[in-house]
Amino acid sequence: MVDLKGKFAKFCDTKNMGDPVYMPSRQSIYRIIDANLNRAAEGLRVIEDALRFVIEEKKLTEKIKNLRHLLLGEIKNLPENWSLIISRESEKDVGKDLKEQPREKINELITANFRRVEEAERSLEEYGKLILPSWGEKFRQFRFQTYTLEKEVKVKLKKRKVDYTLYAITESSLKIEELLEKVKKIIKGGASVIQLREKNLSSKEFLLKAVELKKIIPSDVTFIINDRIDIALACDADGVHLGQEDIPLSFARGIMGEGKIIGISTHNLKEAKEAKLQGADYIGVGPIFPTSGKKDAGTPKGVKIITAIKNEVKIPVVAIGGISAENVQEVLKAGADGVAVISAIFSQKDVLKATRELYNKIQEFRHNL
Ligand code: TZP
Ligand code: MG
Repeated sequence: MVDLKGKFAKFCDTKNMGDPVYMPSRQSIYRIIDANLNRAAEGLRVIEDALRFVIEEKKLTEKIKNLRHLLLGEIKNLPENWSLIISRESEKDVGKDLKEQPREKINELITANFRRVEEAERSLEEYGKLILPSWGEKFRQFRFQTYTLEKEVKVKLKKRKVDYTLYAITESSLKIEELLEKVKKIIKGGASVIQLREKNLSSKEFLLKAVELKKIIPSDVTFIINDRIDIALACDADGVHLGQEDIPLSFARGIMGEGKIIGISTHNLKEAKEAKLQGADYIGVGPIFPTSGKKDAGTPKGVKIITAIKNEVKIPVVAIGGISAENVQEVLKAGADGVAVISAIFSQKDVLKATRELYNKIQEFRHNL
């Protein structure tokens, strides 16, 4: 028989002579509560620090912090002065040096700590209710809140992994066979994003093209639809790219949900700040140089606008308009996270060679940093 050292009071069901039923003493329940509150609070603190210092995601940091405070706030509802002992070290800061960790490690760390928090909450739900009946329901709710937050954080992390380096926008009105053949080569050449941009097709034709194109896009390449939320959703693209005259971002987000990428075209700092505020995942900035890819693109802004925006708007910036292998390094030097091009790829005879050339220029610039 296990020596329970007085931690459990033993009750024996003498009538049925079944297995003895052990009821944990109040002291042992408080120990369990203490251990699990610390576990949950520490786990939340690690997640909070990762979001704050590494991912730099203000809203989610606040949400995790609120949950931690709510959870710890329950201590004061406990009877007896055990609550004082329990609250002793739950405020300690554990994650300040997280910045040193590589991204992949951070993702693992976040996942492991969500598990830890959820397990602790489950335990608090089961044992807490033996002391205070309302704790069962309270901690069940905290646990479900944690699951929801975990989903939100995972979606954010997935979107943060998107590589905007070489963003190829398709030339409008290509025949589907030609489009597919070219896009395959462009992906081979190193494009990390493919945007389907069609200006003259019916909804049906646009959708059919999107569905066919989606089939050849590998999972590590991001697929974006220009202008049309309905088509992006119908073909299950990764996201949509919207201009200033399209459906406003707040409505688009309501329709698309948090899981989809929304990129916004911007032409100045004010629009860029607004897009970030409304929850854009990235912004397009341009036209940087003269372009024939868009009739109403406006006057070229030069590379300075990239630096001005990058200094104040902390989401990926994709420069667009007249970018080629000749000027791409200048654009990257100004701070762009990626470059979006049409003619530098689609107007070239050999799209694979043209993509590779751009890709190599980008890599060369990054290696020399
Ligand atoms: N938006 C601003 S400029 C532009 C768009 C869609 C066209 C870019 O085409 P190109 O050929 O890369 O200059
Ligand atoms: Mg548009």
